[in-house]
Amino acid sequence: MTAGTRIRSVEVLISSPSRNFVTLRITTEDGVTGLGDATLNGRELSVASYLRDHVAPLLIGTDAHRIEDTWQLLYRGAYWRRGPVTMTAIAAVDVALWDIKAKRAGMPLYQLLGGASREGVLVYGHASGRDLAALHDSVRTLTSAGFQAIRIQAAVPGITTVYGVSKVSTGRSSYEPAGRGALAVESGWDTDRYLRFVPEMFASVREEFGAELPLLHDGHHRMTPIQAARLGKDLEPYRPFWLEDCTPAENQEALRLVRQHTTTPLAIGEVMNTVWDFQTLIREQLIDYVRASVAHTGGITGLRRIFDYAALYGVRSGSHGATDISPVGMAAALHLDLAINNFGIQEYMQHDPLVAEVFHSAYTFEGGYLHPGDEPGIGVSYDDDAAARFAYEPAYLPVARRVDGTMHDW
Ligand code: GCO
Ligand code: MG
Repeated sequence: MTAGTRIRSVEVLISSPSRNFVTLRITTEDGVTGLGDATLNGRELSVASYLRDHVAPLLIGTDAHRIEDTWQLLYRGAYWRRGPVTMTAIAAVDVALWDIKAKRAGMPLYQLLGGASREGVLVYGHASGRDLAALHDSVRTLTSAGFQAIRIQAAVPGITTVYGVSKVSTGRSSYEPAGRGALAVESGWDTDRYLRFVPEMFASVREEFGAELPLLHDGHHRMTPIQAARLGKDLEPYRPFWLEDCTPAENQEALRLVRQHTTTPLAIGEVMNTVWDFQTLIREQLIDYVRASVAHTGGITGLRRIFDYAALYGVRSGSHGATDISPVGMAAALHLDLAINNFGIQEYMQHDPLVAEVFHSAYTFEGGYLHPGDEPGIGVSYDDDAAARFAYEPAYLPVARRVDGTMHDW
């Protein structure tokens, strides 16, 4: 073992600058630190306990250089496999170890992953509005800020609260679904109204902004396969960049039906955790983009495995980058995005400015592209003093009920 690379401490840090984040900090005997994102929206403390109570004791004294072996120890060694809590915990350890390795090498992480395959990482921003005029304003704000690809979501007439729509349109991606409080907020849902409205929304944005602007939309797991097939077909004239999470995709075979009916590109995966969750989707080429995040799929090691498998079938990456991915998770994703050949696009929902008080990150946005920066490691540091000002507060994602009260997928 190289002198000084033994793990001396493993700390679980919880802070809530505008929203909750769980961060893992690993320090070696010679004082090199690495950070990993362990945030699982609405279930934060379970990952914190998993790490603190069950993982940290296993890591103390082991060699921080042995990333693959540590990954296998945590995956195989738990006996209980997969699942968001386990894979988020493994991700945090994995990213922290990659951060340490890259710092020791004196290189930004992407150099260790094979070096840059492109100059920057194309991102998409979030536009939303209470009505179509407000949505247009939101798109305009993003295009003037330099965004070159935009996700569009708007309130559906007749439904009170809708996924992806801010109460106020600020242009900045301010939509934060997790609501503080001990209880999840309930929202209403009506798929028929939604299915009628979304093609109108696309038509109006295409009319206003022309044919070329890449437009994305998130269905947030709310449709049945035949409904998703219908929507995919209806959107074809507007050439969406992708339709995201059209059905609850833990039933991977369901995507066969959607695929048979539409050429609208499909993106799936933010709730998935391992390559096994994508096996049928990728092998049968039922999707075009893998939407997984570094933070929920076992880190750089886990997500790279998924992306490499996807590459064999012409499926590209489209990493999750919502506000519940901390700057640590975001930075890790950017290093991987820059390095892999089958990169597609990266989500970039900008954090509340308070987040930058706790996480100081080296990544930069210019002309629609993010770059992870060239600091050694992943390029993020954690400010303990600032973090201490923002105590954890319980916060939960909303739940959705149909008009007759039936629980629906949110
Ligand atoms: C997205 C996502 C998010 C999720 C959130 C859940 O595409 O950005 O759907 O908005 O709802 O990340 O924690
Ligand atoms: Mg989504």
